[in-house]
Amino acid sequence: MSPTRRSTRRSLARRGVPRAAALALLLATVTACANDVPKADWSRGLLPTSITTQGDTITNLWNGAWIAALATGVVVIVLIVWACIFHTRRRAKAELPPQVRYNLPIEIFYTLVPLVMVSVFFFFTARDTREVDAVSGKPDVQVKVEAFQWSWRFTTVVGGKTLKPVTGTPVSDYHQGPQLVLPVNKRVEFDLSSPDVIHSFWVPAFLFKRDVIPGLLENDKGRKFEITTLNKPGVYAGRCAELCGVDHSRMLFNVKLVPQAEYDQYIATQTGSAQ
Ligand SMILES: [Cu+2]
Repeated sequence: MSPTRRSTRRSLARRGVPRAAALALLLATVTACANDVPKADWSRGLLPTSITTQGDTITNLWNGAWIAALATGVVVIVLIVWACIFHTRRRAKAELPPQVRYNLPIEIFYTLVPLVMVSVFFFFTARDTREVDAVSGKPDVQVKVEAFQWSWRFTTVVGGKTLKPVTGTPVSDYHQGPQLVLPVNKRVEFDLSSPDVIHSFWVPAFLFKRDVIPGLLENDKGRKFEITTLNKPGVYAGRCAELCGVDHSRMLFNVKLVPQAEYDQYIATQTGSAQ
């Protein structure tokens, strides 16, 4: 190895230590700042409470997948333990136990079982993905979401009226971020756009996130998704889920779900120019 190469290596190793420390510090800070991390609840498979019908679909898929995976795990572990206890070579005998090789029925069985298992997983995943991705084109409320470095602008269109846009600035607490008010039990269509880099619109309580990609044309399917809100009034955290620059971690917002009467009042105070 040349002396130059050796010294580069040594200097990298020297720099490696503070880098690791900085990373650990960063991770600690990021974890400490995240006040919107939902409480772990085993009864929901550790998922946050879902506030949309699409979120319920995801919860079922998630829990179903875990149950199937755990059942598979139990069968495999039982078979391993059974083989270890009952099919080991007896110490007294020196010869090998009977060796099974080229057993066609067993090999067909080994091939078919995983194939069936993967097909079942695939079926449910494809079915639920379709459901979650579906856009009816007949929403009660439309929300234009503009993601920018480093906040959000929400423009709501409801009953033919365009409400005053809500524009945010980077904040450390999602309660202080821009607020998107939505009614309960209604269909809401989102149209996502970005003037700068890729962001990702994520409300953990939707159990869904969608990348906001700049340059997608007006009617591109990738810009739109739809939810049906459940009757769960409250204020829910939202954030950008795609590292998009220096203030990415402060690109926070919140969604406020309100009963219809309260939503009507909100509309009355927020109506901008009629379109
Ligand atoms: Cu972002």
